[in-house]
Amino acid sequence: AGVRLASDVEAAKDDPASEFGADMAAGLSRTPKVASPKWFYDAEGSALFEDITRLPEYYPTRQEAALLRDVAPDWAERFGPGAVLVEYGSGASEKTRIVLDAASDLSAYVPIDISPDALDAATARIGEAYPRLAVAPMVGDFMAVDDLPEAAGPGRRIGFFPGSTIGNLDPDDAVAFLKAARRLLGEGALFVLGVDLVKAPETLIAAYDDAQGVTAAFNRNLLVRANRELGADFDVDAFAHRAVWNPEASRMEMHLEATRDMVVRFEGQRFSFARSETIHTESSRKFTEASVREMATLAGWRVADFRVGPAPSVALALLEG
Ligand code: AVJ
Repeated sequence: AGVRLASDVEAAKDDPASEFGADMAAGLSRTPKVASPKWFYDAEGSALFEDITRLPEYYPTRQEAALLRDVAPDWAERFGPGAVLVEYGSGASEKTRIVLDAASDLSAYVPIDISPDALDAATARIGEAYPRLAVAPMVGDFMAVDDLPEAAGPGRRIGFFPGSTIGNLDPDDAVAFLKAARRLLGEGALFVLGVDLVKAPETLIAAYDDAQGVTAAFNRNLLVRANRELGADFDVDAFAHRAVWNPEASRMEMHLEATRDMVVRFEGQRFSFARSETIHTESSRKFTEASVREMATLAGWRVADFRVGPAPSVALALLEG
């Protein structure tokens, strides 16, 4: 369950599917059925997510990149020389470039991602584009990082968690994550946090149920992956993509809805679905300035700056430890 150093990326690709299988089986044994969104991100899922970021309906990536271009010069000044950028869920490391371009005297970059393929490709591209930067990737679940690689060096730590990925975590887990990050990053750390903001449900629903069906393919890829890696027998076409706004929990939810009664087998178990029963595959919480401040404060961070972009709006918070 740990997070590995770059040198073990190849080994991670050969990992037995046991953790994925055990977690999927546990989630499908619950009522209602759930799955962790971290399992979306195999090579195919990571590539599908990159496609999502370019959809007309999926505003968060574009809006955040523009806002980041705006704030990065100011915030980079506060980093000081020789700082180390630690990115949680780095994916293709596209937004990272905006920070690296603004903070030209960073000494090291530690991308952390669950997809070894995405991490490999991104690390190679960043290394080429920023030859003076030490790049020390870690592969694994960013919730489980308890040490940074030696190659990161001693510079001041700057956490970077863009994309509103924190919205995938339940409120308690988000606070626990931010607390753990504060401890990991240590004395004098800063943390750049990107969040999506509450807005009209129509805008949110369109962003998670695009006309081209890319988000539906991303959601169903979880079942494709389970069939391939776990030998599961999901009839993928019998599951409908659903994107639902849950106002009480202030979150978008993605579900996979069984369109008929069925039984699915894997991990030596049988999982029964009634028609219209769903697997809740992801929550993407949507924040307000107040809810971000509350979360950060509960985790022991101070909000040094909070910037909101134009509609459809997202926000970036600069936290200090
Ligand atoms: C990468 C987790 C931020 O929640 O908006 C995109 C993933 N899910 N479309 C999000 C996602 C459906 C995305 N995060």
